[in-house]
Amino acid sequence: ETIVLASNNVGKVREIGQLLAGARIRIQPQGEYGVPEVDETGLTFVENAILKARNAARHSGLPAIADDSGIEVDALKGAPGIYSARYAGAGASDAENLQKLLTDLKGRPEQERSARFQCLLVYLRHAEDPTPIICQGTWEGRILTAPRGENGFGYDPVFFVPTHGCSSAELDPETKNRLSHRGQALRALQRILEGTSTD
Ligand code: ITT
Ligand code: NA
Repeated sequence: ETIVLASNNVGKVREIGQLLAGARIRIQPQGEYGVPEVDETGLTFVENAILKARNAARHSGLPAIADDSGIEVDALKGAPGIYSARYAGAGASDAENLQKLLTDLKGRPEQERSARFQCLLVYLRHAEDPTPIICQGTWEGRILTAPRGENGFGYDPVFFVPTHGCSSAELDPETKNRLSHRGQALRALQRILEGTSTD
């Protein structure tokens, strides 16, 4: 059975598609089902992921997966966090959000630039499912002083990956998916879904 992916973010959709290539579960982006956008009014990643998954399940009549994610910067007390997609204002581009982050951290030394990506995935069997499956991934790094690399999306050009000595936009897609918050969360979800599948 098809699962609707409750995301309009092309970077996320591409990564989740790559991560599930060859998996038993089949996903289709919500755009193909005419699912309208929902207001992300939650105060946590998990609340927003549930809102998005419920909206997609309701409008498609199918099970749904949503990804709510973002970047937390310690020197900014966890900001932009759940507001990562609208950090520079409603409708801001990835480039504008990333530029605001660099400006906010201007002059901060390396040891004050620690940050992490968070990814919360929610799976709902149907819109009223009272027991969502929730999986999480976290990826530690720090914020660079200028963008580097062309791969990925969002904040990738300013996210330095200490284990690899480069930005996450300089990693090839396969390596990013192996390390990333999203890769961790999706592999956990896949283990659960494939383990409980009845087909
Ligand atoms: P959907 O809600 O339609 O999925 P969105 O872009 O609004 O799309 P979020 O509300 O979850 O999604 O915001 C996620 C933000 O975090 C957004 O600014 C991304 O650029 C950023 N982000 C999340 N994962 C990322 C990654 O792997 N690399 C770079 N930036 C990422
Ligand atoms: Na969003």
